Amino acid sequence: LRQKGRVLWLTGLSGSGKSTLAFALEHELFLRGQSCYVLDGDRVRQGLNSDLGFAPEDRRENLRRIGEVARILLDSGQIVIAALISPHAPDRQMVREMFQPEDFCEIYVNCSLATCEQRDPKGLYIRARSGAIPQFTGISAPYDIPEQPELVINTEFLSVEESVMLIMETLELSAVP
Ligand code: GGZ
Repeated sequence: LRQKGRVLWLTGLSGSGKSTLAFALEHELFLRGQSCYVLDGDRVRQGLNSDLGFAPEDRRENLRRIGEVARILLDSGQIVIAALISPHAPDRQMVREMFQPEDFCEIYVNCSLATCEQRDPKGLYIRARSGAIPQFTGISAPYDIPEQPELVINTEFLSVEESVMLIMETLELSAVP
């Protein structure tokens, strides 16, 4: 039995584990025969949104466009996993309002700035600290902590596998054969 489509919106700092979690979740859903698609901020910014930067209005437009793409994919019955920092609460609210409440799920990928900075998988934090990257979320640009997300995943204490299972169970994504 296939699930109805949904939008899982992953928000959190750079390095918090959004992309890792998104692709691990995609893999798990694929194994269960569920079609899904990952919209990853970093990747979409290389194509569709390559004209956008990181000023607040650009980030908002980034979210709006990815929200619209998510609507199209949802309409085609997919589970859509969007992984974007989405730092501003009003912008996340804008995206939420693009969907029926039962179709949309905000997942806060929680990880302390200290740990994200320690992980620094792409060396962005160190560059941001040196001033080479302006308006870097967590360093020189704000991140509004989600107040009422449907789910919080703390990647500091949970493994990728544990996080995926928690999402699957909480959202009842495990398709029944
Ligand atoms: C935040 C930045 C910035 C600045 C480049 N601030 O962790 P990453 O590297 O691989 O993914 C991040 C990505 C952020 O894109 P999003 O579309 O998710 O952001 S938003 O929702 O705020 O629109 C990060 C990299 O781009 N990156 N410069 N200044 N992240």
